[in-house]
Amino acid sequence: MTTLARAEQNLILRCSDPLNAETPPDKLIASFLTPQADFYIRSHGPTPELADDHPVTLDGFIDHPRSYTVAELQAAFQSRTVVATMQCAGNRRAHLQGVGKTSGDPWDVGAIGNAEWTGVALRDVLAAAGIQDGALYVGTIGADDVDVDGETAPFGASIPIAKALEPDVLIAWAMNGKPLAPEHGAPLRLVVPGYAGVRSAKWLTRIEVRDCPSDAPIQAKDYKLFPSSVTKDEADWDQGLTIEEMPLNASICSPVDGAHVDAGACGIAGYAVAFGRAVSRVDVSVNGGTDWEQAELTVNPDAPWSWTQWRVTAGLSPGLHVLVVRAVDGAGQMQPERPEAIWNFAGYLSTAWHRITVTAR
Ligand SMILES: Nc1nc2c(c(=O)[nH]1)N[C@H]1C(S)=C(S)[C@@H](COP(=O)(O)O)O[C@H]1N2
Ligand SMILES: [Mo]
Repeated sequence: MTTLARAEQNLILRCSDPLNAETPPDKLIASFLTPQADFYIRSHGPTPELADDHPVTLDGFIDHPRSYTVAELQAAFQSRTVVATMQCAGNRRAHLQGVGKTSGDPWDVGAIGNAEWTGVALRDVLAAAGIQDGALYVGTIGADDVDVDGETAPFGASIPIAKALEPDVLIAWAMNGKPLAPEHGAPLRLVVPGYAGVRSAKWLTRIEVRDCPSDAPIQAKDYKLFPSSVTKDEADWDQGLTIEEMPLNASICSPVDGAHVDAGACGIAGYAVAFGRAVSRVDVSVNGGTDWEQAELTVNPDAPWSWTQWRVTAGLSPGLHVLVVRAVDGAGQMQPERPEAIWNFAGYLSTAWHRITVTAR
């Protein structure tokens, strides 16, 4: 079966070329770890077909440039496994598009997944290479050519050196114990827990230690956050906020918007995510935000980079109900109430309270 056919079978297709497909909401809450076949796919160009021993080259501000295949990484460094949520900066973009048009695919709640990643710590590989003075960023280049506003260039992104030196940032070859599928970056990808998915380069070809951020279009002219007042034409890319850490967010995955449910006790479930702090509370309303009930959280203390799944049972009388979810983090900070306040032309970081309408009968 082709990757596209598999994506059409398991996922909700948003674009076939490049391949962009999201996880159906029921699968987001079916398990703590999202199976690889059900994991959202977000690619900016065609999926490159790389050999299992396609090497990644390491160069830039280091003493000993060299390249590694998967087998060479496995032989030279201790393997490390990290459970982490990967989320696209455009997840829930459709909810901002309800306010006004944006660029990008209309992702609903499924441009997110949680997986157990296996690889080696990027910092171990950098330490062996000898990091030089002046190293401020780690840039990555993928084997794919991508188009950003008519400019075609290899996929390139970067992260600050402080993040790159965290032990849980991986050069990974496996997802949930199996080798990466081609669409998820085989044979090697970066995994940057807590950061927007775009910083986790797939199909790694080169890792370059740099004194400045990557100048690839993906890093320099995309994935930046602007205020509502700025249009794409007037955007000064150097002024935009580079999206790295992902903000507090929560989604309702069951029931789905527009669903018909039985009146009476109704199970409502979804996920919440935070960066740096825990999700401390999830509130659910079945009357548009007038009254709130606290959801039960499934917290895995061994997986601090993972999402929190939540569930509540609420009584629904016959008729229309507006269901709302909002999360609170460990500092008592809450998601913004309305998407109008956070709309931006590229539709990034869509974190307003998630509202859906269901009919009970
Ligand atoms: N080389 C390369 N890496 C990439 C991308 C890409 O298009 N090319 N897409 C990025 C984006 S925007 C996201 S959200 C994640 C998605 O990873 P997944 O397709 O494995 O879910 O990969 C990131 N890494
Ligand atoms: Mo993304």
